[in-house]
Amino acid sequence: MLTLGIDSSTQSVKALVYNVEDKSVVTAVSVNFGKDLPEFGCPDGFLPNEDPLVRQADPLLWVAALDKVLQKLADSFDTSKIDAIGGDGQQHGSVYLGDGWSAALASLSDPSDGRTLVERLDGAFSRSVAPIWMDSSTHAEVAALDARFCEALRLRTGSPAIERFTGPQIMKFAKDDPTAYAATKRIHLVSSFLCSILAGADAPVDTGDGAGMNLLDLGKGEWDREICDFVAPRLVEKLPCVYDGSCGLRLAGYFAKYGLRPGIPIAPFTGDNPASLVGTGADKPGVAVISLGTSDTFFAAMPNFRTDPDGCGHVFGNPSGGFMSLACFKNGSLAREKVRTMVGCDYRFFDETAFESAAGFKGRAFPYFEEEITPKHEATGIEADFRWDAASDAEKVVAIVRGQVLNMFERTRWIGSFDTICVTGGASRSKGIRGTIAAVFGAKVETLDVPDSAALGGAILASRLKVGA
Ligand code: XUL
Repeated sequence: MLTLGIDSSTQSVKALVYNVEDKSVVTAVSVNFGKDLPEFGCPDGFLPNEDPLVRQADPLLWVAALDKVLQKLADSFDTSKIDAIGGDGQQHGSVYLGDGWSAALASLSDPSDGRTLVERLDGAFSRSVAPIWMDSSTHAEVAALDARFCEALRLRTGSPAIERFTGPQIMKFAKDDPTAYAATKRIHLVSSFLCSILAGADAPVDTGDGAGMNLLDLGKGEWDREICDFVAPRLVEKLPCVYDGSCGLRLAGYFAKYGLRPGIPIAPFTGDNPASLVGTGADKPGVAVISLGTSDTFFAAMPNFRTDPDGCGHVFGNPSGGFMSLACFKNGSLAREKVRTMVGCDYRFFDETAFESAAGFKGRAFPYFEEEITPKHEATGIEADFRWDAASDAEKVVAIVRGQVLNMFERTRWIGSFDTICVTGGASRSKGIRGTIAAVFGAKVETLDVPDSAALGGAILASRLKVGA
């Protein structure tokens, strides 16, 4: 049996084919938003905005990328062999759909009218932009939620009110543009939006991704009506169902153009972190994962519901059952890339040589290029506990990585201690970063062979569907 996993992350969309019997990756292709779809003007996955706290994308970018990645896959692989589809999206981002949404979905059952996905979806939105997880422009809404619910919000939804979470984002939209909010018929997460397009029908939100909204009662697995009513008028009506283990989604006729068989089952999409939990095999307790991507995240399966007393970390649903903990550090790979460019060195130096030549250097620096969330810290540039200008290039690199890893260690103690840490994501190729993690956490560090753990997780979730049922 072959399954397809689709991962729509911050800067790219990937499609990976998985052989369920051999547990092997058969092929993988990707589309980069900046390189392959420059016409959307989102080189790093978001639209330029003069306010550094605002981070929004054009949702049609994700639609175009889905079309393109499936075309790329069909060009190099016999997609008719694929038996089921699963996937994930960057967490927290929200898509606002208006009157045209139902007709756009219905049009996807007709493969013959020749229009692209973007052409079919173009009139479906009540808001032309989608706030993504990097947005921190909702301080006022977070304060209002905190004042109204205090501890109850964390204890019911798994997280305190957080700027990038979907609830505060919806609250801000409803306040800033009540007319467009009133015209909104459906609000999807990136994950459930893309899954809906594949199915030609509204897909549910799973508890893995839904927990990143500040709206879901995680204990009950349903929308918290009291919180939803406080966030925005008639919000529960606009949200998709919460996935309860059965959904019956099937691939829409449109996708026959890529050789896929219409009618194959689709697993509800989840968030990129819950998908990575499954893809790395860490959906069973005992192993922690550090994913080094646009954001750095630390996560692990958690059998029982337990929240971070300091209020920085989160609890999400584990797609394999139970819960997962997560801490997210916004200044991850994009920040490291900025430092690498500032220093003017190549990847070999940044990933390895610097750590050999400045091995004994104990300085610490942190790259606050984006407003940091774990813990909260304004974007102030590089903060070092030594004279940055006087340091060598190698010392700068080593200190930045140490600063990031030490902060991660401090902020994830509530999750537990682990003998083994599995690293994944682009920057896991760096020997220097892996060595720093091993030293700071006092753990064995294993690199996952598959860099696309989120897409793999989506494909594994698809393999668990009862095909033909
Ligand atoms: C997690 C988070 C990010 C995004 C993008 O809370 O905000 O990890 O999911 O990867």
